[in-house]
Amino acid sequence: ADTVTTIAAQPEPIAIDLARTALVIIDMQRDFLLPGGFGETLGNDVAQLQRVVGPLADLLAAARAADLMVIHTREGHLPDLSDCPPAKLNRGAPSKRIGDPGAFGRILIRGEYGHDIIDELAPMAGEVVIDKPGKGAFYATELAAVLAERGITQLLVTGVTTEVCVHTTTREANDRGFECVVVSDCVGSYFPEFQRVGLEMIAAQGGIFGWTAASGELIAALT
Ligand code: TIU
Repeated sequence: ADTVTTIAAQPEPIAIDLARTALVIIDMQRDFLLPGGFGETLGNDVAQLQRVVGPLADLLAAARAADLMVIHTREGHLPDLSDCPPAKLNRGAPSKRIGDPGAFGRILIRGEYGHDIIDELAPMAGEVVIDKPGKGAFYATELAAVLAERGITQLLVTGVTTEVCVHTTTREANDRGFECVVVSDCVGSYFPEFQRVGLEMIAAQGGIFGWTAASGELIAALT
């Protein structure tokens, strides 16, 4: 069967080969989305990220139904913090630092409740979960190998936050030769102006490091 379909996107339509496409869901973790987690300790209004959950759950359901490869990422660190550079640990003046006790366990530590993905988007058996110590999903992870093994060349990028981990991962993926479509209503920022301009940056200059598209376009293509 022909698995290629063209979707409306910015700055221009893009042909997507569903057999070579993965849905990447970045860092939809309790520590970023719920009160008491890392995001809030940095002074952020976590409610800003909640609007992503509904559209992303719908896109995830469509991707699963279409047998698309699904990859989840989680930002976090080992319990002994040996994979957390001092420059990250000591950055700024959060009310609580990485590794400190938070409302949902030690903040951003692997294995803690707060580090895991929110219930609405919980990974299913067979889906890849990438644990990453940085903002980008390629640095110090197995992501490149996993994608190569499946012959993936295009990524639908979703999750939080738009201007931090979504941008870093998309920029890394673009440099590695992937075509990236950032799903505009399935990415979120604590800052409305960063959300708007973060999306504009991707599609500017003829799509300088990717495309943007609304989830409705992708769900229509998957259904
Ligand atoms: N704090 C913030 O805006 N984002 C991060 O630190 N991580 C992600 O973007 N996932």
